[in-house]
Amino acid sequence: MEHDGAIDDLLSQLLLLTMKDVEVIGINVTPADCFIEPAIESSYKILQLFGKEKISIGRSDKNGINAFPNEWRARPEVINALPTLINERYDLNPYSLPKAVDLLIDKLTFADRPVTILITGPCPNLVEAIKRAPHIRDKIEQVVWMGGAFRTQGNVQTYQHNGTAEWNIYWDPESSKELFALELPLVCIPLDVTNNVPVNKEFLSKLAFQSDHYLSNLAGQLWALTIDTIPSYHYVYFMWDVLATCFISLPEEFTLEEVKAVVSDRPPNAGQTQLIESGHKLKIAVDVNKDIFYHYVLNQLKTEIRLQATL
Ligand code: AGV
Ligand code: CA
Repeated sequence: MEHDGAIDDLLSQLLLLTMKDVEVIGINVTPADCFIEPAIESSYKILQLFGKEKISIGRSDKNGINAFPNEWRARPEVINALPTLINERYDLNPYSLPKAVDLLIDKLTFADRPVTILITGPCPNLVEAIKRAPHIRDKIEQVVWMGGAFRTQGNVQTYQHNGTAEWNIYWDPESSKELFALELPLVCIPLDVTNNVPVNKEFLSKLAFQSDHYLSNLAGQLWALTIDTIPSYHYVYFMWDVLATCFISLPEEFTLEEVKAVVSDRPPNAGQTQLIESGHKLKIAVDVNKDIFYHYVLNQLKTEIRLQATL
């Protein structure tokens, strides 16, 4: 998993760890929608809840061309202070961790089976890893990437931009452009489909009714932190990464379309994913059975973890 430490990246990591058929072999954290140290702490603590702290975490030192707002990036500080996480042991030195690109190359080189790469943030680590070690390409079964806005408006609203881009692509449009050009077996879970799954009060209420399950309680606390973004339409928090993560276990609930597209790397539309006939082949999700999705997430969050097992 390649994530960038935002609230739904951490929820996605948590959800991925509940999936029985998934073996997580490494987690890279990129300082895009987060500051790296607190995000690594959150990631590690979540691994530890599952007794899986042996899973390697890689630290990315990439700098995006277009930085995320600092208020968003600072969220893991709050997350680490939540009652469900604050007392988790944390004695990891973030500077002792392997570099994300090295970890990716290492894990793929030595994988004995094809690997799925789930990306819930920007993609520069994967692009650099393939440039440095082209042989890893053969180990990639598929890349599932939360990113893009194909037939809908983007979610970037800033200077020198016309609003057509999605943030994960916009952070580093050059790497994104290169990733498309690589024509890997890539499935994008873009805003076109994530717009169907907002974080809403009905869902949070159902989750709260099952909060005697430790993970439901933790997830409810995490999602509650997103609600202050709701009053203005453009800042509705969606289950962007969580939906992409569910694609791993519920692929049949998604409608995919094979398209050809490119990424723009110049203003005023840097990061826009454009459908054009001369573009690169990839698949995009255009629809999802959202009732099944919400139901699945609620159910997975009833998974019992170490803390409860030892009560
Ligand atoms: O564009 C969606 C991506 C997802 O990977 N991120 C958040 C998810 O982790 C960027 C983003 C868009 N709007 C945001 C974002 C918001 N209101 N708060 C934090 N991040
Ligand atoms: Ca993210």
